[in-house]
Amino acid sequence: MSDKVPQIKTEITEMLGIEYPIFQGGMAWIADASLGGAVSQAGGLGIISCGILTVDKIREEVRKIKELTDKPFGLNVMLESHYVDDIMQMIIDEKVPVITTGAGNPGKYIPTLKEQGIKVIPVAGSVPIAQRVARAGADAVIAEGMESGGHIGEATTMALVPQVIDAIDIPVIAAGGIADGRGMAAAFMLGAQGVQLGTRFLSATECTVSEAYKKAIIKAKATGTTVTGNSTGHPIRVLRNKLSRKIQMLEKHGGDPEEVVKLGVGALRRAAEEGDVDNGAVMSGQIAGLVKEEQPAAEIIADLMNGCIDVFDNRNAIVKGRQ
Ligand code: TUI
Repeated sequence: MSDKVPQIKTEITEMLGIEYPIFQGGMAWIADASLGGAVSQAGGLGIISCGILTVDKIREEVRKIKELTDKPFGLNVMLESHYVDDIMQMIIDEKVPVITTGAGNPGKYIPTLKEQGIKVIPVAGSVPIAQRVARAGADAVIAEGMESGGHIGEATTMALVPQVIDAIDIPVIAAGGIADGRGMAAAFMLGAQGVQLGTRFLSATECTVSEAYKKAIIKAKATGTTVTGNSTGHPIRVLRNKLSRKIQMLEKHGGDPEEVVKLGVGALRRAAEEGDVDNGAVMSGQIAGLVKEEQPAAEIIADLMNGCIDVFDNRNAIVKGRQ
């Protein structure tokens, strides 16, 4: 691997003042200051996940990341959290430069955040949601396909990204199914201005997820993930395990969706923090099969950039006979 990491400037790198158009996904119970700090320090956008943490706990992580890096970082706000209003105030007080949002529409917070110069980049899993947040004044949108881990929509990245790009006038970041330079190059070919990766960063040395979770991701094969919770209206992509089979068995036999929801409560934390990868929810993207080793975040970013540039440099050779 060459020492010098090649750069690609896009509307997103310019808007946020980052070196590489690579976001680290905001993974609840996982993405903390350690991972976010390493990604931001390496020139990407590191993101701390708020999940359902209290404001004090999140503020602590924000202060830690500021110790780890002077570069821009982001906070992912899960809009189903009970503490959203207080989290938004803390974001303003701590001058967090960028936020991404998941599991809802951040529209009502956008004017205040923008007034403070905070960039707001919602995750959207469908064209109508992307249009709604763009109309509400979002600075960019992350179009997240159903290849992603965790809480997902119905559209694939390949179908979603170009349709979102055509539907709105702000930059689009592609997420879902991307774990190397090939996927990154493909996202640019669809017109994306950046990429967001979760699963690949689970294997980062600086990622503090339980060892068992990290090992499960590295061991996972191409067929390793499945979707639970379809009956609840909140489908979640996870690695297949004892819990996923139990939930799917219940769903197959017409079990009460309330029971299914109950099985999911606390399940991510059980896997991510306690390392119970049999009875916990090991959320993972479909691309886990490409994740083969633990590496420092800076190496992951260098590999993505080098791999992406390689694809661009060889593009004529890919389509044989093209001059
Ligand atoms: O949020 C995610 N992925 C997540 S959140 C999460 S935490 C969790 N833990 C346990 C159970 C459930 C969740 C794990 N993974 N991705 C972004 C995302 N946002 N996917 C889908 C959406 C979304 C959904 C509805 C975005 C907007 C939206 O708007 C609703 C509306 O009508 O405006």
